[in-house]
Amino acid sequence: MITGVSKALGHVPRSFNKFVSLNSRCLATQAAVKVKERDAKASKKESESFTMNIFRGEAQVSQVFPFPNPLSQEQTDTLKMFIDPIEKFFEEVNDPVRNDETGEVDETTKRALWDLGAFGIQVPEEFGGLGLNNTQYGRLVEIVGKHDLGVGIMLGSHQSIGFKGIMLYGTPAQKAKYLPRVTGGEYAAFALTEPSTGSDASAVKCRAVKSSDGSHYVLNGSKMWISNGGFANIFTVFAQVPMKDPVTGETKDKVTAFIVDRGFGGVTSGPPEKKMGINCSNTTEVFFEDVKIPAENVLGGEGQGFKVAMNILNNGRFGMAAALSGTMQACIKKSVEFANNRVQFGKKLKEFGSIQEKIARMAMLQYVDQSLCYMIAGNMDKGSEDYHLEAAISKVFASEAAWWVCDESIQIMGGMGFMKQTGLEKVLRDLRIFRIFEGANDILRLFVALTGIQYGGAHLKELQKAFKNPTANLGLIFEEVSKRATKAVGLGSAPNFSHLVHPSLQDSANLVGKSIESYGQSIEAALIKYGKGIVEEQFVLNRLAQAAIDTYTSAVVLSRASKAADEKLPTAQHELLMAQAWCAEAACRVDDNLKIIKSDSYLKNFTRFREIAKNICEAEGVAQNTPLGF
Ligand code: MYA
Repeated sequence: MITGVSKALGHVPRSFNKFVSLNSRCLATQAAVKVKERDAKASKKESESFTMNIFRGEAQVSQVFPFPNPLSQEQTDTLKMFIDPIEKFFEEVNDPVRNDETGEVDETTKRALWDLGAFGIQVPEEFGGLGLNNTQYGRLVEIVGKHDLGVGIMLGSHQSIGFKGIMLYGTPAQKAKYLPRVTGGEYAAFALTEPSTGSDASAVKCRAVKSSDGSHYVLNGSKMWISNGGFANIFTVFAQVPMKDPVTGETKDKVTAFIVDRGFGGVTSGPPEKKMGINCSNTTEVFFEDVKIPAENVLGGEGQGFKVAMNILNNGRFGMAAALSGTMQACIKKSVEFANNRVQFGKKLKEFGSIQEKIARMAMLQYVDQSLCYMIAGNMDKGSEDYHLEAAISKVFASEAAWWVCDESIQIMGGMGFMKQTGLEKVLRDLRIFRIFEGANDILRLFVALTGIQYGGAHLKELQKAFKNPTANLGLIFEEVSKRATKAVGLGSAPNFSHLVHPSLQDSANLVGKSIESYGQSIEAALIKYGKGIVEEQFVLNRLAQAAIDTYTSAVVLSRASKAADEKLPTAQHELLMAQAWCAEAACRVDDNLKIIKSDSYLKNFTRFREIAKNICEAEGVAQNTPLGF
C-alpha cells in the first residue's frame, strides 16, 4: 500500500550523524566563504503547504497567516441570497426523519433542491450553475450538514465528486456538453470503488479497451457502493486501459478516467443498499457491459486516471469539514439547551464540571473544524495547489470530531439522548460512514505521514547529493550544518511566528513553534532509524500523522483567533480562549506522540500489539477462554 511513496522515498542517509561530526570543521572553514545563492534546494519545487514543511522542521506560514478572507462584498452579497432559501428549504420542505425511514428523498424535495440550484453550486453560471467559489460552497454546505447528512451525500456525491472531474479536467467541449446537463436535472456519480478495490484505489479491475480505429473504448466491469448510482445519468468511471509504453513497447494497464453517459447503453444499476445511516442517499452497484464510450470522453488524458481520481477527492475533502461543522453546531445546540435547563442534584447540568468540560471540548472541536474548512477553501480560492495534506487532515479531523461531539451530546442528554425523538440517534448513525468513505481515516493518516516524509526525506537526499559536490553546494551545506550545529549544542531556536499572532496568543504560538522543531527532529530520527522501511512502520506513522494534525490545527486556530481579535469581533475573547486551550492540549499530544515513537519501552509495546493481534487472528476471535475454563 502507498507504494509510490516508498519508491520515491529512496535511500535515506543512515549516516546522518556524519553531518553533525562535520559541523565544527565546516563551520570554521566555511564561515568566511562567500556563499553563492544557488543550491540544490532552489532547483526543486518547494511546497507552500504548512503541513508538508513541518516534516522539515520548518514553519512555512504563507498558507496559514493571515486567515483568508477571500470574499469580496459582491461575493458576500451573492452568498447571502442563497442562505435564507436553503435554510427555509430545510425547515419547511425537507423532512430528515421521513427521508431516513423511507430510504429516499422524494421527488418534490429533490425538485426543490434543483430549483434552488443546490446541485450546481460551483458550476459557472454560463453552464447553468450558481458560479460560487469554494468558500461560498463551504458556507452553504454547513447548512446542509446542520439539517440532513443523507441529503448532503446526495448533493455531495453529485457535485463534490460526481462531476468534479469535468470541472477540474474537462476539455471546453466536455464542459459545454455535460455541465448544463448536471445543473439541469440529471444526476452525476463518481464510480471508483469495486468489490476488490476499496482503499487501494489504483487496483481497479474495470477495463476499457480501445477500438482498433481509435474512435471509442469498450468498457466492462462493475462498481459497488456508488452514491447516486441508481439514478445518475453521468458517471465519472475509472477503468484500466491497456497502453503501450512508447519506450519499452510493453503493454501495461493504466487507470483512465471516463465520462460515461447512461445513454450509451450497457449501464445498469443494482437495488439500493440497506445501510446503517445516510439512508436517504442512494447507494448501488453499477454494471458496465460492453459500454461504448466515445474516445473524446476520456477525462484528463489516457493513463492519467489515478491522478484524476486523487485530485477530485483532494478537491472535495474540505466539503466534509464544512458539512460536519454544521452537524456539530446542531448537536451542540441540542445538548446545550438540555444542559441549560435540566436540573439534577439541585443544580443545572451546565454547572457541573464534567459537563462544562464536555461542552468546552465540543465547542473547540467545532471551532477547529470550521477553521480548517475556511482556511483550506480560502487557500483553494486563492489558487493554491499545495493543499492535499491539509484537505486530508480536514476530512480526518471533521469525521472524528463530529462523531465525538454527537456521542458526547447524547451523553449529556442521558436517556433522552438515546431516544429517537431527540434526533441525535439518526445523526450518530449518519456520521459513522464519514470516517470510512472518501478515503478511510486510517489510509489518509498514512497518506499524510508518508507524503510528508517523502518531502522531508527528499530534502535529506538533496543534502546527501550536496555533500557529493560540496564546492558547488556550499550554500545548502553551510546553512544546514550550522542549523544542526546550533541544535546539537542546544542553541537552536524553534521556528517562531509569534509576531503573526495576537499578543495574547504568543505563548501558544511558541508551543506550536516547539512542536514543529521537535517534529522535524523526529522525522530525521525516524528516517535514520528505519530508512526506507519507515513505509511499513504504521504504528509510528500513525503517531506522526496525529502529531501533524495537532500541529496544523493549532496553527490554523491561532490564525483565525488572531484575526477575530484584530477585527474586534464580538466573539474575539471566546475565540482566543478556545485557541489557547486547543494549542495547550494539542502541544501535549504532539509531545506525547513524538516521545512514544522514540521510546524503547513504548516501541516494545508495538511489538506486543503485533503479537496480540497475530494470536487473535490465528484464533479467529478472542484467544483466551473464560476464567472458569469453559
Ligand atoms: S469515493 C471512494 C473513495 N476512495 C478513496 O478515497 C480511495 C483511498 N485511496 C487513496 O487515496 C489512495 O489509493 C492511497 C494511495 C492514498 C491509498 N493526492 O503508490 P501510491 C500520488 C495526490 O502511494 P497507492 C467515496 O468514498 C502519489 O504521490 N497525489 O498510491 C464516496 C504517487 O505519485 P508519484 C496522490 O499505494 C464518498 C502516486 O499517486 C494522492 O495506490 C461519498 C501513487 O501513489 C493524493 N491524495 O495508494 C462522499 N495519493 O508516483 C460524498 C497518492 O508521482 C461527498 N498520490 O510519486 C461528501 C461531501 C460532504 C457533503 C457535501 C454536501 C453538499
